Amino acid sequence: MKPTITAFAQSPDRGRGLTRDMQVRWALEEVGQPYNVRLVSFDEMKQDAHRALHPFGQIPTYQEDELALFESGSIVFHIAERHRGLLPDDANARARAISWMFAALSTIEPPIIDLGIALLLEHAESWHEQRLPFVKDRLRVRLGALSDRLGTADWLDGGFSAGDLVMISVMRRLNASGILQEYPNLHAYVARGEARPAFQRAFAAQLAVFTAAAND
Ligand code: GTB
Repeated sequence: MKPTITAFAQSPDRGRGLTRDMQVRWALEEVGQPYNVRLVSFDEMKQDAHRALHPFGQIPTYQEDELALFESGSIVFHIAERHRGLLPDDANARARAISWMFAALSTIEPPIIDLGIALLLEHAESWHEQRLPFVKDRLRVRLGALSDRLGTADWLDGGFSAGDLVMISVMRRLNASGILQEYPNLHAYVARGEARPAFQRAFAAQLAVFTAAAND
C-alpha cells in the first residue's frame, strides 16, 4: 500500500519547501516510492484524531499499513532503511550516514533554529541587537566545522545519502539569512541537493499545494 503523509493544507512557508513534510517527500522521491498526501488544517492538527498519530499535534506524519510514525528524521530513516538508495550497503558506511542524520538534527539544526527565533520573534526586544551577534557566532562555529569537513567533496561521506538529505534540508532554512554564503562550499552543497531531480519533484508537489490553496 502507498504510504500517506500529512502536510499543511495552508503552508505558512508560502511554497518555499521549508516545512518538514519536504524532507519526507524528498526521501520518498529519491527511492521512487509513490505516496499519498493528507492535508490538515491547524485546527485538525490539534484534534485527538491527529494527536493519536502525532503526540505534539504537528506535521509531518507517515502511515503505512499498520505503522504510524512522526518526526521527520525518523520517517526519513525508516524510508532509507526500507528502500535502497539512501543508505550505503557497507555496514560502516551506513552507520556513518546515520551519524550525519543525527548530526544534522542535534548539532547543526539547534543553532539554526535559535537564529530563526532571534530574527522572527525577538526583533522587537530591547536586547535583540546585543544578542544577535552571539547567536550568529554560535551558528558560525558549527557551520565552519561542517565546511571544513565537507571540503571539496560533493557529499558528506562518499555518495549522496540520507545524511546529506537531512543536512541539506536543515540548512535550507538559512537560505534567506545570507549566512550560508559565508561558506561557499556549504552554499554549493545545498544548491547541489536542491538540483537533484527527486528534490525538484518534491518541491513542485509541495508548491502545488500552496498554489492551489492560494487560488481557492
Ligand atoms: N521535530 C519535528 C519534525 O522534525 O518532524 C518538528 C515538526 C514541526 O515543527 N512541524 C511544524 C508544525 O506542525 C511544521 S514544519 N507546526 C505546527 C504546530 O506546531 O502547531 C516547521 C515549519 C513551520 C513553518 C515554516 N515556515 O513558515 O517557513 C517552516 C517550518
